[in-house]
Amino acid sequence: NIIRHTPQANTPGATLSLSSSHKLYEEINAVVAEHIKYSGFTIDDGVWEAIHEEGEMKVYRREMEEDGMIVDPLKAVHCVKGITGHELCHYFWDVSVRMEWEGTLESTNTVEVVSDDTVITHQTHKRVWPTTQRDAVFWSHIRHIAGNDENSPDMWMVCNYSTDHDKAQPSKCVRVKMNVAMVCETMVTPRADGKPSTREDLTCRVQYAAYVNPGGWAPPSVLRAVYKREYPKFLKRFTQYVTNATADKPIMF
Ligand code: 6CM
Repeated sequence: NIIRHTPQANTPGATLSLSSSHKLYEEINAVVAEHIKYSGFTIDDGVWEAIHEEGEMKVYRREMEEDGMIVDPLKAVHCVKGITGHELCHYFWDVSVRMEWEGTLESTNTVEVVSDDTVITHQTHKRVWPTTQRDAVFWSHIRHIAGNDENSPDMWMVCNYSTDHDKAQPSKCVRVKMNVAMVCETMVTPRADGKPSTREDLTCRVQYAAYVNPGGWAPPSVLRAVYKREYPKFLKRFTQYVTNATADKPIMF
């Protein structure tokens, strides 16, 4: 019998540090709320097409075009043993380790630290032949959603959402638009001996959703092939990265 983890009231990062007077406050809360609404950790097979399955990882997409551009929404679910949702979100949000796991990046630069839970980043992706190189500017926000009961589980999430910034002027790249969310829930198997949980007792449920507009034309077959290869690669590499990074550390609930 596995139970949903409910953290202590003093969990680090449990309180919002983004100020309500910041100009992004309303937008961030609206985007967070939208992602929470759709975070059921289940996928409707009638609507979504499975493009990759590997162990507990399942990756789906919906083919979609907007003004002739491929904007296929992507969704993935995964279950990872030995880590918590807080840990997974912490490393997904922490720009200082991004180059260690993000294989599609050429460079990343933080243009503003908005608050303890929100940064604005300008990043350049590796060029994919024969398309023009892409870059992205986005706010990245980490949030703890304290759960009360079975119907409102305790969750951690990170949202990456495109924005503009004076310190990230247009470059030679084509700028992509993104709306990405990673939502996690931690499940704990209670120990028969009543002792504190170990990593063996943890399972993290992950839901990842990405909506990316390439910002300019790119050959559909190339884009779809890159996405089909890169998203599963990312999920595998990133979750392995967090497993390795946390193995000898105290559990961060
Ligand atoms: O969510 C992921 N990474 C985050 C941190 O970088 C962030 C990034 C979203 C990426 C949006 C896609 C941009 C498309 C750029 C062109 C593809 C380049 C491929 C180069 C291949 C060598 O939310 C993980 C993103 C996984 C990307 C497929």
